[in-house]
Amino acid sequence: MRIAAARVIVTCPGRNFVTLKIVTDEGVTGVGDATLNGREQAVAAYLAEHVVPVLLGRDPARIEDTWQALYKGAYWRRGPVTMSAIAAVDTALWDIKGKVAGLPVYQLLGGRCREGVTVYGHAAAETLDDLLTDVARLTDAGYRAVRVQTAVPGLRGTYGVSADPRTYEPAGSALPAEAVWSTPRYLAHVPGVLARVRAEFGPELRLLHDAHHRLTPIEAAALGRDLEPYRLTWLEDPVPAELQEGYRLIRGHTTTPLAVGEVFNSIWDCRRLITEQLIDYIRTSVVHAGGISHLRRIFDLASLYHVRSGSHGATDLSPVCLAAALHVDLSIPNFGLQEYMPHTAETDAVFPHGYRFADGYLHPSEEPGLGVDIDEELAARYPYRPASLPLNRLEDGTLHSW
Ligand code: CS2
Ligand code: MG
Repeated sequence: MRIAAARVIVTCPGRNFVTLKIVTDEGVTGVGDATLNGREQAVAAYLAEHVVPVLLGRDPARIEDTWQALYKGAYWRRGPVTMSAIAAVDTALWDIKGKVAGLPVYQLLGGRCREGVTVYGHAAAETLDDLLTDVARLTDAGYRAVRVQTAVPGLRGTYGVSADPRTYEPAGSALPAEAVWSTPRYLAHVPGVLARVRAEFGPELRLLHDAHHRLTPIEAAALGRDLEPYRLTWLEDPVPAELQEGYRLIRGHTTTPLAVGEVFNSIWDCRRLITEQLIDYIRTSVVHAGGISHLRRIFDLASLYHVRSGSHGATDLSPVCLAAALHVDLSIPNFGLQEYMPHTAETDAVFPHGYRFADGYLHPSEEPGLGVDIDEELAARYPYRPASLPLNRLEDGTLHSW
């Protein structure tokens, strides 16, 4: 069997997605997500110009060899664009291998380690009352874990909060919109919100919060300490993680569990965080961390250091990525949680899939392969629309992490 064709499909059913579809000379197909929010066309061009020509004529069964050829062969290794492109190829080849073997991919990854994939949902609102209503919406639907985000009084456009809690798309306008941020206002507001949610929903509901890269290590240490009484499952991305050592300072001051990794692209971005046990959850994703093969490598390292998985699963990661993530989540020994933001009906129609939500769990498809595809005809009806992630400025105008 040989790779006969590979198509890069860019579509925008509500938001932009980039998908790679590989077709073999025996008609077996595989799909992989390559969506990098706000930088979609860069990955699409990387795939079309530099990867597809290399794939044609290759043996689709040689997944690891192809991965190494794209990683070492690029010479310019790592980074979000390269690793998202490699991820799309890797994912599509695992899809093909499952179809050829007649097995769902999780069976090729070693089989089930659990009955279902525990997911967390997003609750967010401008006011505390609306937030409690939104948390109840999720617990009523069976969610066992909820990420809590809230507007901060006096600030415009706080991360994670939108008019309609069921949808959140930060990349709204062609050019970056600007939001205003204040860490003192945020640190003064958030502990009270988590206190109220914990009081309202009791000790068993797993609560998470995303600080979205906006604090310094000592500010994060203080927040972590203030949140200790509310026993969060995790505090996410408290600081930008380029400086992995920065987490030593946080770790030294608080027992609130820490989660990081959605912007990481390779094992090198998190090796120190894991081996020094500075975090509790690694949130790398199939699409941004080099595909199923490399994600398994990261989770295998993490399993040696009591670090569990907590893969990123926002709606800018396509249903192809989510389907692949579930096969990994079901088969690793150190699974923690999977993020789940349901896609719109429009997006789900473009990406038919077999995974399903029941009672707080996602279950991957039992079909051979990943159990997801792309309807190319429907996808063609939604042309790409330029969209950028926002910028963030402090009240004095200083540029800050969004
Ligand atoms: C977030 C994302 O879901 C999360 O944890 O951090 O919403 C993130 O902001 C987007 O994926 C960026 O594109
Ligand atoms: Mg996040």
